[in-house]
Amino acid sequence: MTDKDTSLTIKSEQPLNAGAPVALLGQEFITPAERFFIRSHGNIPVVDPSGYRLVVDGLVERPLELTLDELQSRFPAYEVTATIQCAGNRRAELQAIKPVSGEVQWTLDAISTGVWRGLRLGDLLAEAGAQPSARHVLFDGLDTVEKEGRTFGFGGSIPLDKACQEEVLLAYQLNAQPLAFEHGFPLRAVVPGYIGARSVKWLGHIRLDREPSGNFFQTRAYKVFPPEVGPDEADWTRPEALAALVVNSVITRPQAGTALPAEQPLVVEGYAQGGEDAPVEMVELSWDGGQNWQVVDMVAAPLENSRSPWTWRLWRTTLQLPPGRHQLIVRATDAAGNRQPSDMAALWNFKGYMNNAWHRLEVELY
Ligand SMILES: Nc1nc2c(c(=O)[nH]1)N[C@H]1C(S)=C(S)[C@@H](COP(=O)(O)O)O[C@H]1N2
Ligand SMILES: [Mo]
Repeated sequence: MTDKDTSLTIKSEQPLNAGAPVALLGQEFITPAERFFIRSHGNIPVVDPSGYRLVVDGLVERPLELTLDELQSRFPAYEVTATIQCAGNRRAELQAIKPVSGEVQWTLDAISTGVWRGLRLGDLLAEAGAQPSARHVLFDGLDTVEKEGRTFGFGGSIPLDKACQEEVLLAYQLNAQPLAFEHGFPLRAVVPGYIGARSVKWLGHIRLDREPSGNFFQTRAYKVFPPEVGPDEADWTRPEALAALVVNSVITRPQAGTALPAEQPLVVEGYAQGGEDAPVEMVELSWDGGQNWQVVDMVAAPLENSRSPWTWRLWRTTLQLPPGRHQLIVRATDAAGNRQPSDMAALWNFKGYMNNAWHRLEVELY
């Protein structure tokens, strides 16, 4: 494997966006921190940990202001293995239907899995005490975004019910190391099962409110419109803000358009991710454009993750196919019975979010 295969692909320098190496995504259950995809909408703040404070206020009984040391010593630490997937993962495929402009062209590479360590958001909220009218937990990052001629911070929110689930962390470590600057040092939210945008990095402020966050990234982005609606007709008050992920699966090997010798067994592998609260149940592969399907084997995951809804599953199989062109397709079903849609045109949207259509690719055997 060459160096290129193992390093991040820089999609933009400012803001810094970088995709995970696709060939390795189907092979490493835990993504090493240096290969973890980076999605940022603004700058990468370099926060001085000694001056850092997390402010917790809004509809709470006891507003809090905590140092990093207090966050680490006053609350028990937990580890959660969780996949983070950007809502824009697989956006580039949508271009085949109709252009999606002004957005990062993620291929299969806006997804990674890490072991997150931190305190439970629920424990922090128990200490602050939610007032009865609180319904949403609002996060604000310390970064600055420039968009549409304005400058503002990155933020977003999750329902209070979700925030109190044990999988939701305020993480200060990724894979047993302090968070890297680009992944949110010194503290980030990790909201397993939700789109990556809700896992707010460089977390500076948590506020409880009756309503969801009014931040741009909750109200003017991360919403899905029907295919016929363009940016000029979009009424941003209509769609619900995206929250839970949807079932998805892709082929990471072979890569599209490769030509391989037919004598050798064709190794096919990839990743699959369930929808909210539901682990992947089954992955099926077709080698003839969808006429025949076979259930493929999951690669053994660490035992504690094998039924976890918060992580992807990797799968792998080998095929023996005659020379010629073949269309491979993968589709997954999760434990809640959710299935991927076959038709990508029906889910095209001008922001290019939530592409979970059957993943198809052509391979040529000679
Ligand atoms: N403060 C802040 N948090 C953020 C973002 C951001 O731009 N600023 N990007 C979000 C998006 S869109 C995603 S997909 C994830 C990506 O996390 P990662 O860069 O650690 O992979 O972070 C989220 N948290
Ligand atoms: Mo994202």
